[in-house]
Amino acid sequence: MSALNLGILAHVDAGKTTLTERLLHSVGIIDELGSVDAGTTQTDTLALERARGITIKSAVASFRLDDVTVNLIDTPGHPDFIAEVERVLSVLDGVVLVVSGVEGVQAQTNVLMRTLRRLRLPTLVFVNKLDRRGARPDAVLQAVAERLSPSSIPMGVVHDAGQREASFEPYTASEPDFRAQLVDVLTAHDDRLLAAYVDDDSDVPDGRLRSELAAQTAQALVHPVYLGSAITGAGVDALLSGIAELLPASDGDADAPASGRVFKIERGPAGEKIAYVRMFAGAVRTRDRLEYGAGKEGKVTAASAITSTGDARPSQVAAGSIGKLWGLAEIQIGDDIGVSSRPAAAHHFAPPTLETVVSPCVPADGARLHIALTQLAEQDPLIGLRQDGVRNETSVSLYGEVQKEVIQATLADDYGIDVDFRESTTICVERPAAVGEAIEVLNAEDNPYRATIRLRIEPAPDGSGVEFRLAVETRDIPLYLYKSRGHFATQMERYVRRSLGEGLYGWQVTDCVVSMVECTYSSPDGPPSTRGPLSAIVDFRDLTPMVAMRALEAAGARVCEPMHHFELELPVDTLGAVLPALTKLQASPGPPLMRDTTCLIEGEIPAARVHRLRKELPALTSGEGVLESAFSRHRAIQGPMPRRQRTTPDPLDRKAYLRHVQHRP
Ligand SMILES: Nc1nc2c(ncn2[C@@H]2O[C@H](COP(=O)(O)OP(=O)(O)OP(=O)(O)O)[C@@H](O)[C@H]2O)c(=O)[nH]1
Ligand SMILES: [Mg+2]
Repeated sequence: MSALNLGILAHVDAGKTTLTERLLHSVGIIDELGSVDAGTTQTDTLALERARGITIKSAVASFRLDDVTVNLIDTPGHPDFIAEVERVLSVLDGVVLVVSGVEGVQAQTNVLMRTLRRLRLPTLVFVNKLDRRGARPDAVLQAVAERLSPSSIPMGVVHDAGQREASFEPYTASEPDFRAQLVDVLTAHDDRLLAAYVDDDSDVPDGRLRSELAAQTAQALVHPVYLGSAITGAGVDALLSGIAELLPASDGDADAPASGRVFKIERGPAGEKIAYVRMFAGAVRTRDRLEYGAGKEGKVTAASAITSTGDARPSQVAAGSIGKLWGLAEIQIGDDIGVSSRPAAAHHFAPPTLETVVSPCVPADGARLHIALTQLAEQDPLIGLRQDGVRNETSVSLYGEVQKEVIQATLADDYGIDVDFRESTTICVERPAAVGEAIEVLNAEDNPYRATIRLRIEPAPDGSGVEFRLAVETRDIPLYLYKSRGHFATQMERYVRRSLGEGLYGWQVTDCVVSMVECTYSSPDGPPSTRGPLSAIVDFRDLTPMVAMRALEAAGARVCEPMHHFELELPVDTLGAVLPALTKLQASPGPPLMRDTTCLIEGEIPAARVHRLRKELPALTSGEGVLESAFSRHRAIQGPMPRRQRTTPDPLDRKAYLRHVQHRP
């Protein structure tokens, strides 16, 4: 049977969880409609989610639609939990992007849609909350077309917007206006359709347009838009028909070797690890022995596909579907199960930009805190646990203050540990300021390793990350140590990336190209080493950080801080108070865009100041200001560059570094 793994994505409070609940109700999975406000929905099950009325973790619910199993994945919309969204992206077949019909397209909606378009994920848009006062379907449709997708296609008309009776009437296929718009948008992407249409308009049957709409939706070329209300159910049946007709279910070959991807880790009631996996091909059954991650292996003690309530739970997870696996002790988010068939899980959104030191209120809880944080980091690797051996402090990376409160509450509720957080500080990055090169030579007096390595580091475009290039002759590569030229390149890249984890100022080094431009080793037929006959892997592994750091020293490093793009909506008469406050917070606002009584300011602000702006805003705008912000870029810091305490010995301090690596296992 085919499956459709369907993500529900949106900015915070757009109504994803309510829509999920409504869809489950419409297809008969639940008899009674739960509500976010009463804390009774199927997918907001954590105590913290119910208490706060927001989604924190993604959750899966399943139902049958015709002969397709639909696995709905309700995701959090708050930008602090964007990592949850990122993790599910690689297991989805399609998406419903919810936009509030009252608040309209928001900064976070843009961030999500940009990524969905880049990944070419088939997406339907659902404009929600049309029953609420202030709903403005026409303006929102226009914003969808202008800001989210020029190829958006409204699938019907709304009656009585802004009232409880608001309803959605889907267009019929032969409706002239709808037909005209379909032809207009679809022919833009398909020359054959255009040719058929130019020949004779009436020759193109409605059915052909409809199947072309499904085909182009599946390729993410066009974005059908439904409108309605998750609370009253208006438009939801039409959306369900759209999901069945327009989004591509996946079949997957159940007899092929097992291939899947882990996107969520959970701990069961007895503390056991549960991995959520999406299978692309083959199947996993209870008692299967599996290879997973790169080179890990284990036995599945239990496997269970996620099925709609009431179905028997099969003890296997087959191609196309989503399920849970128990027993794989070392499993991590992003791990491939069996044969890896897809590109490695990539980062689609900006990394966390804040960090904070966590300490237990009761000092004796230190060891337990460490275990608890390690488990939380398993479920959310971007927490990026850092242990500062010098000051004996533990810090975590964060997207924002709400995430901080959630971590604090989770540690208290689930682990019984009360913690204090220090004020959050921003996480900067380092970029090389120019081109730099360094070499360590085999047999040189101060090179304790049996290898020559020369590395060049050069600046690369913002946001490009680290790229490694192997620019040496194959005959200079120690092929008796590494399986192939490709294997050597992968391993060298790992050593280089690890070396760049902490740069000259202690921040991660990024946006650069590192090339290995010279390499010599000592072997029976290569140049003899005075330190022994043969180079070993440790020589390359442990010498690389010394060369990489010296190359960076030669290039010089620039510390760059994270910046947010913001949109601020406020009453016009508060502009006089807000503008100076923005300047004080080092924001660079653009010219205000005047609407009737409100105005919109867009601009850039250091991520470090967003929290303060958010706190000051209510007082500055009599509670009327609405701020949306999202990471935009890293910007070079003018003036003194902040340092971060290293967690590993500095390779530039040769003595300390060598002492450390010699004692490493
Ligand atoms: N009037 C009206 N209210 C709605 C509708 N959909 C959701 N709401 C309300 O909007 C609020 C947020 O709804 P949720 O379903 O929690 O929104 P969400 O997108 O899941 O929120 P997060 O998961 O926290 O990002 C709740 O108070 C809902 O009752 C709708 O169609 N009409
Ligand atoms: Mg929700």
